[in-house]
Amino acid sequence: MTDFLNFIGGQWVAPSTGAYFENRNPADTRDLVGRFPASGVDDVERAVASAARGFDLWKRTPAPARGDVLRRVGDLLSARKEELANIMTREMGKPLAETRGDVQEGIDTAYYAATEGRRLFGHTVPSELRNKWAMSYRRPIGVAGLITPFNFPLAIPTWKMFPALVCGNAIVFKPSEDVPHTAHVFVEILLEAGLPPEVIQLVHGMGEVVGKAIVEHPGVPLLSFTGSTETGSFVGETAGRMHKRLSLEMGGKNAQIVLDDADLELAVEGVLWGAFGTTGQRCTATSRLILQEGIHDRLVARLVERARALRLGDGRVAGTDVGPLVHEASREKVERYVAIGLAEGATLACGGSRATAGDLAHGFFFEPTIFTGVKAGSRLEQEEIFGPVLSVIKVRDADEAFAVNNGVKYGLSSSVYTRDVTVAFRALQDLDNGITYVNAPTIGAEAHLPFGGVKQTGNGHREGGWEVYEFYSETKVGYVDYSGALQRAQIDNY
Ligand code: UN1
Repeated sequence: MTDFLNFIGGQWVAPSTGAYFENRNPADTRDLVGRFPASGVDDVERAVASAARGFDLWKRTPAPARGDVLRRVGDLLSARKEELANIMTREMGKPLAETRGDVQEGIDTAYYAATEGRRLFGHTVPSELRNKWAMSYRRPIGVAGLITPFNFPLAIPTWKMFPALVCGNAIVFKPSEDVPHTAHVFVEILLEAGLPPEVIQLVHGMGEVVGKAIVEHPGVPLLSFTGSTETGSFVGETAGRMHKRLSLEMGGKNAQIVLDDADLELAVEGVLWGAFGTTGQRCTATSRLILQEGIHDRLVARLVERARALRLGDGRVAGTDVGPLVHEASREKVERYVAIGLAEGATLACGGSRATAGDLAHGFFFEPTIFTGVKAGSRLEQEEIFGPVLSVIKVRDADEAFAVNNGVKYGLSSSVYTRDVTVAFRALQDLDNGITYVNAPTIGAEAHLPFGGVKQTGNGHREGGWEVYEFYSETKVGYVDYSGALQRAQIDNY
């Protein structure tokens, strides 16, 4: 059995604590992936000091050359796509088709970042004074602390890391303790691609120890966190108090709306993928299905039939539709919400229990679960579950559907199925989400567009696309006066 190491100070090193945690396959807990460092505050200290040295070197490397490293990262990820997908499925459970997509999202992000090194635009604008030059340009910030979740073990770290690197920052990376093996291979790839060693630090361990130490470290002025809204509040408070720049991606309670005129078969396909893909463990998962009354019964009948036919199992086995939950605590949370739904008077249309037949007994499986008759405003309808539980809400018309969609504290993604172009555009205008899909499910964001949500899903920043490069760099303005005289702005010209 291999004990994995941290990567700090340009070397693979054991944790100062001497302690390790086990990482097991959630589809079969008899399968031990490895033991990973349960690092301590000292490890974070050394990582930040090393990253500060890495930053000194990297910020002087021309941005196009930084981009070249990421192009090689993209090539290596492409070459190792299948191997990485298998590692990811083994440690977090989602089926191979999904983990291949996860790697591909990292590849797309790498190639986008590679060319962005030649495109970190500033502006040159006319000065109000004669013989004076005025321009803005972008500078790196420093050491970025990146804290990432388990559900996209590769894609989400790449969303944060690649733009941070192209902009010239150095990294302290704390991956979820559920997916440390993916993080290990990812860092090997970065090094093989030629990233100077001290530019990247990998510190494994628990959020309450390692994550907290990174967030609170004065040498880390830049933070990006994806995870629960609860932890995000702690990160946000600390960042506010310490005046750090912070990007947050947190909870969701995303809805798919299906109106009476929709293509119902398409809508059923969409909600199956949106609700039960990644076992519902996505920030973008469809956890509410808002149905107009005219199609409600027909759509529910078809959906329940299809949900019952989904095959649960090891994501590495061909034919598996839905993998396990990531760990027992997640399964217990799902069970608590099933009990809450029943107590609130919702009707269990399918699922609702652990799936334990045969080999499933060794993993954290849970049946795809659908509640109908869910009331807007109930806890089942309002709170994020992060599991395979879908709540169906019946509405009279599009207006009521939009109000229900907007009646939660989160605002990541939404979806509307309709053939009416006016309703589609009203949805794009009126739904309070960072992303709205028309005739497509709530999941499926592409790497080159801004990703993020409104209200308590985020804090106003976006990942992906062009906007994230602004988050990871600081605007500076330069004025050059070549008049040879003192020219006072706002005074000598008026
Ligand atoms: C997440 O849900 O945590 O849009 C990220 C999607 C993916 C990314 C989701 N491309 O579903």
